Amino acid sequence: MTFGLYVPKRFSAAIDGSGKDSVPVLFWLSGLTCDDTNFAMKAGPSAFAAAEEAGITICMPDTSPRDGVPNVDAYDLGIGASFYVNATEDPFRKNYQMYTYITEELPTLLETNFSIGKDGLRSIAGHSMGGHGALSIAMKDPSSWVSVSAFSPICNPTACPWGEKAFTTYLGNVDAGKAHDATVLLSAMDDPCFDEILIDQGNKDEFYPDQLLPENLIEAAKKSGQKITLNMRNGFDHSYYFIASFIGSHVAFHGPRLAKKQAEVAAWSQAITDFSTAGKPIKCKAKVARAAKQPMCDEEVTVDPPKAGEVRVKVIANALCHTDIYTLDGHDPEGLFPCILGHEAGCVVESVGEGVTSVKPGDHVIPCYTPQCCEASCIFCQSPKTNLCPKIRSTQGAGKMPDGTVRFHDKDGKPIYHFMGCSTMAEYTVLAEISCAKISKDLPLEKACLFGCGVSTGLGAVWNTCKVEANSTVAVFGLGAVGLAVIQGAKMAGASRIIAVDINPNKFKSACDLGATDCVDSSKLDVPVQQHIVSMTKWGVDYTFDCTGIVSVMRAALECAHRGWGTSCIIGVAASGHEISTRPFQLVTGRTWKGTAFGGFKSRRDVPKLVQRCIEGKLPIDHFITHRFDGVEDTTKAVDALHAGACLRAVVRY
Ligand code: NAD
Ligand code: AHE
Ligand code: ZN
Repeated sequence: MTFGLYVPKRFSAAIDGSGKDSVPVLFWLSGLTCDDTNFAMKAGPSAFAAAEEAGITICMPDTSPRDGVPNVDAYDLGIGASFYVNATEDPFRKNYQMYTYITEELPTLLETNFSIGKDGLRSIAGHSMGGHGALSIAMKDPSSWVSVSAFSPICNPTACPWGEKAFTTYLGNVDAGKAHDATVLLSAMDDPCFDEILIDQGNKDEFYPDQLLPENLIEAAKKSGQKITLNMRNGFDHSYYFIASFIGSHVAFHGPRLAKKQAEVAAWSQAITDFSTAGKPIKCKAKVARAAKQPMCDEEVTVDPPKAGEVRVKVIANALCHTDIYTLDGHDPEGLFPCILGHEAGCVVESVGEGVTSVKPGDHVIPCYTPQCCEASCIFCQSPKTNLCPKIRSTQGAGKMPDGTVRFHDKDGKPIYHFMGCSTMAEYTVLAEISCAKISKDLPLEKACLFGCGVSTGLGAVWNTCKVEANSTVAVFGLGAVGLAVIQGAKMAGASRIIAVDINPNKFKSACDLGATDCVDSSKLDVPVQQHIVSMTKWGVDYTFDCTGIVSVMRAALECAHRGWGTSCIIGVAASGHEISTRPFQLVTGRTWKGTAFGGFKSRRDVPKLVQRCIEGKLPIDHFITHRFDGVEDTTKAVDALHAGACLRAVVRY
């Protein structure tokens, strides 16, 4: 695939890939019959002048693959007409993966080679089919795009001839196109996803209204209150002359929004420069869970200084794990309220208590809910068999610091419980020194935070708890971040067959990208899933993993483990009162049932190594971050994203 890239003079030095500065970019998606050159040739002069002014780069991808694709004798299908979707139907399925190209491949390429678009500094715009692409791509994942605008966009493709033809051909039917239809996506939203959407439409456009239908989008916006500025331009048609006439105002629309984001990113810098807070209580923002099954509250809390053996940290990024929801929903027998949840974070040390030697102010640390005291007298830390250091487990389970008191108080001075020894849904938190894994500063904390729980747990369950050998067969139940990390770990361990099981088929693409060989939608089976997997494999698989927390799934996972030697590993956390059961015969006939906490990793020893492997490019994790939000108050959006089912990890930066 070829693409055009316009880089304003001021950035010519910055795009050397050194990665220090992030350069903002506007993706321009062209329309039917165009390629990666039309826009530059016909609207480039005014667009690029505006880009120099606004200080943004412009990326102009092609409109479809050109090689190895079926030649269709139609201007609105095939070459130059990809509709920016991932085709599921032959003969297009193999090459027409434009959605992934625009949302993953091209952004990664620009970030890694030119530091363009890093830190989410990306906006998107387009014309006609490209307008449809820009609107639908932005609405499918608003947290990955700063702003969106369009020229004569195809706003409701499932209701116009162009869209009907394309979706039928690429996706098998028009209905499947609803997932890529801006009007349909917008009509399902309760809240606006952007401060404003800008659209220009010529009233002399021969495709208006029948193919473009902007009024349908305006109508759909009423429900969520999404602001859309639709400029009807008198006398203008569907041409590049139209685009060239107004592209300046679109670049000027995106420029300030990207600049605002850039300022947020700069302000968010990972460094603490001011250590004058040491020894004093800090007032900061936090999400307080006041009661089970209740939305968390935005509150100002006081975080006391660290006592002996404790460390106070500034939380830079926190990712949401299913276990936070599990406790918030009242399923955790150890759940205590009011408390501050959160346990998968990247932090910077602000100050340390008496006697702390392993970390110092300014260090980057990952909070670990499975601490590691490393004391000679600790039979758990001294044993290679486990990572379950019990040193502070009882006070941790009681929502307290090791001395039995708390460091959080609300505005009325009332105590707030800690959670899992972490409580990272606050801008500052206090940890036991033995719960701090000191890591390299070379991995941005908004990525490193993932090693605080889900990803490490999945990888460790394969590498440490089960020690999966090469050529093993594996089945993974539940394809959230934990399940996908199991698949990634099994693939890296050389597993020959990896069966991915979920009730949400949208998870299958990521599973296959990471190495799954078979996908099973257990909600569509007419036999028990364990029976189905045994029928696929004759005697079952060597290793199975439950990553759902559902006891019936844990049973199914055990019962399709291989006769004679299969091992089933429980990772999921079950709700209080839920117990597992199976016929003892299942174990008598050679199966083993086991479980893992944090993947068996000894936290302070192993987390830094995982981070180092990631820095060296040997352990990619970017694919786990599906959502990004800014500000502790936006943790609510992360919870909504996880509930919506399309989220692996939502990272919230404070
Ligand atoms: P998640 O919610 O992102 O993923 C769960 C997945 O399970 C989803 O894809 C969902 O569609 C799928 N699922 C639901 N019901 C299913 C069923 N009946 N059959 C198959 N799939 C089904 O959660 P996550 O963050 O990946 O965490 C997974 C589990 O692991 C949770 O229970 C979490 O509490 C637990 N966890 C345990 C540890 C540990 O140390 N043991 C660490 C992290 C998470
Ligand atoms: N509080 C629950 C136990 C929850 C649980 O099993 N937690 C896991 C980590 S989940 C991370 O997302 C764990 O590490 N357990 C070991 C431990 O010591 O808690 C209950 O059932 O009481
Ligand atoms: Zn977790």
